[in-house]
Amino acid sequence: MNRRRFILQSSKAGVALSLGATLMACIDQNTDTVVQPKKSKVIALCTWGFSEANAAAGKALESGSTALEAAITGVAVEEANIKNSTVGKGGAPDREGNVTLDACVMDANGDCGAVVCVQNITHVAALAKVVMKETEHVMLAGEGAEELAYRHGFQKENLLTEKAAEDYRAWLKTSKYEPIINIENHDTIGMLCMDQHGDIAGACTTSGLSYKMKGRVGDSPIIGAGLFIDNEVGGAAATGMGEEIMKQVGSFLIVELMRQGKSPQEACEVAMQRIVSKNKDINKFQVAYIAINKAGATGSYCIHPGFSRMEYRNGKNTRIPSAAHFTN
Ligand code: SD4
Repeated sequence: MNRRRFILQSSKAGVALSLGATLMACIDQNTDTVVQPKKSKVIALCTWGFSEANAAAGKALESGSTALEAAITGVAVEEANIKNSTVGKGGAPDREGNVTLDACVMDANGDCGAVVCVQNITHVAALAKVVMKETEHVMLAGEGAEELAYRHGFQKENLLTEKAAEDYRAWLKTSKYEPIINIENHDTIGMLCMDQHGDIAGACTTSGLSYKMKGRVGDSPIIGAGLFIDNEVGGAAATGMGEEIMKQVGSFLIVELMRQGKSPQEACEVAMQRIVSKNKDINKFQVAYIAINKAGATGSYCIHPGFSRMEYRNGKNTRIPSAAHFTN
């Protein structure tokens, strides 16, 4: 008999060795030995230390989700996390006390969708996908996006939590606007996923800078700035001072640098150099980039130390501190 592999669950041994939804041990009939499943090459990576969100995306990928679905599943964890003050519900409001959210998604076909300045809806990355799939447009703002959400069954929710309202009242005493470096004020989630077919997609979602001007929109929902995917090359996402990322169209630039042969790490560094070289006051703000290429190599770079990315690979979710322009 030729070498044949049987799933153990149905083998004469009758032993089930289920190693997860898509990974099953097999038996080699000739040698009667167990053949371990090949590790799936799925990868999820995201900005900052969002381990739960990244693991959710990784597990979704392991069980066969597309890269886009997995990214939306992953970032949804942070959108619902009321302790995260710059994403989704629990996000800090603008200067008028309104929480307004921005998000975008981009898939392996190069399709994309975005929503900006949306109130009362928690899962704005999923809403960006609705814009992509159900409308002729790429971006919807404010009330139009909110109305679309209700038409597609999204719940109306008060996004301003007690804690965020309390912090806002404290902020009003001085009303001083100071974008703070690192996690205190920057924890937008940008996520890049590679699925079992090797396809790449991503999502980026934020409440933007705390106490921003009414109507202010940052880089996160801007295709090419907060997120860009070209499934032939790779993908990139950004977090930090949106105005600076938009000026350099940061994520698009990283993908183009990878197209020219740079590794994800080199591409993040070269793209950051543009920001550094064009700004006299890089002490005042943080920017961080993450990237992945088609071969599954990844990288990240930031201006100030303190940024890290989460990476789910071979079933393991790891926090990887990022190299920085400044060493301390
Ligand atoms: C913005 N880039 O609105 C976002 C903020 C951010 O982590 O990334 N915070 O400019």
